Amino acid sequence: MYTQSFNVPDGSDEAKSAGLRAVAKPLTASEAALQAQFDTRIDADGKIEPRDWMPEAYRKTLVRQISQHAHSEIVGMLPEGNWISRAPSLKRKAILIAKVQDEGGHGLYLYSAAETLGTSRDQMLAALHSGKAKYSSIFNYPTLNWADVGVVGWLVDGAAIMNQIPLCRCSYGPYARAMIRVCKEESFHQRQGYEALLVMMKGTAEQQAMVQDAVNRWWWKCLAMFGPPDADSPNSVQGMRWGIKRISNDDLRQKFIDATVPQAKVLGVTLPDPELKWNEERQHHDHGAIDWDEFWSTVNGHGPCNKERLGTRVKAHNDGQWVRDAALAHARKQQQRNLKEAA
Ligand code: BYC
Repeated sequence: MYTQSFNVPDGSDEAKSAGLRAVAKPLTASEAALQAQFDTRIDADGKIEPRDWMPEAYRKTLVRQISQHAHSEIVGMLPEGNWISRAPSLKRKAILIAKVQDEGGHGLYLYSAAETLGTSRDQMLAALHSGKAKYSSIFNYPTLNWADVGVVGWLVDGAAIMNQIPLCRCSYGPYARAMIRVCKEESFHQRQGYEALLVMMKGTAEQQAMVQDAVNRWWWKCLAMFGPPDADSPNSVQGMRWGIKRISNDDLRQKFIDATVPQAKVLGVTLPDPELKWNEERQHHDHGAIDWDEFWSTVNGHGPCNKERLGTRVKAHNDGQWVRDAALAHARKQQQRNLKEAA
């Protein structure tokens, strides 16, 4: 039912139009040797670099995941960006501007990492803007008030770090290296959100109620961010085999819940799950059922803000065309000047 949303073309045009996937050709002797070298490096937990030989399916999987990740960072700027002009103080405004700017930077490192795999930024952006490419479900929900901005920092960035720390050990070098810096910055994002909420929870009853209401609206969506249950995750087995994914969707979700419960206690909010309780035997928290129908509906374009997010993103891209044109014209002039000087 769910397709690879960012398919790098494979197979002939006729095969594609007939809806067929290319049948894998038997490997030649030299390809088999390269495949064996690749497998040995993966088994030894080594890194694959852009110029190394890699199986096409590994390349495609990485382009899919890294480009989706980049799109998530860029679209992820929108729900919080809406609040920059309405932040309650100069301090909060400065923090929020820095955070949103960081997310833009993360998107750029990630697009660059994906470009090393031979897919151009224009191709990736075209897939996002046409609605073909996925980005994280979480950014299709509205940020209704200032407490939402704190909760996005605490829970959304908290879930993002939980998912992204293992990616620092991903087998593809450029992705792993980009993730190290991303995770350092995400950790500041998570703390600033938590701190903003701590301040609100020391405020009036109305402010406390706003925080609780925001937690109630975001909790379940954050649990779904980790992706479908392992049993329904078509990409997990191969992703783990290749050392791209290190920890499964369900295990990361569990780690996030276990880490968040004590933070919620300190904050003084209730997580909206009556079935959430410590299981002594498992040494983990049990939790209630996630609404996967709602998740898939959002992933497939029918969440509350999908249309608005994509529309805003496309408009920002189009409005920025003159900046890209000017930068290119400047680079060309510079190049000509350098050539003249060298002549
Ligand atoms: N939303 O087989 P599965 C951030 C898709 S940025 C939408 O488990 P995989 C932040 C999945 O793509 C956060 N789609 O896939 C930014 C696949 O579809 P395709 C973004 C989802 O790849 C700014 C299908 O469902 N983080 O936090 O093994 C401000 C089956 O799933 C979602 C990353 O991108 C979802 N939540 O595992 C604040 C991290 N979940 O592609 C914060 C990098 C699943 O087959 N990505 N799908 O059509 C990953 O770690 C993995 O790709 C995932 C999914 C764990 C997300």
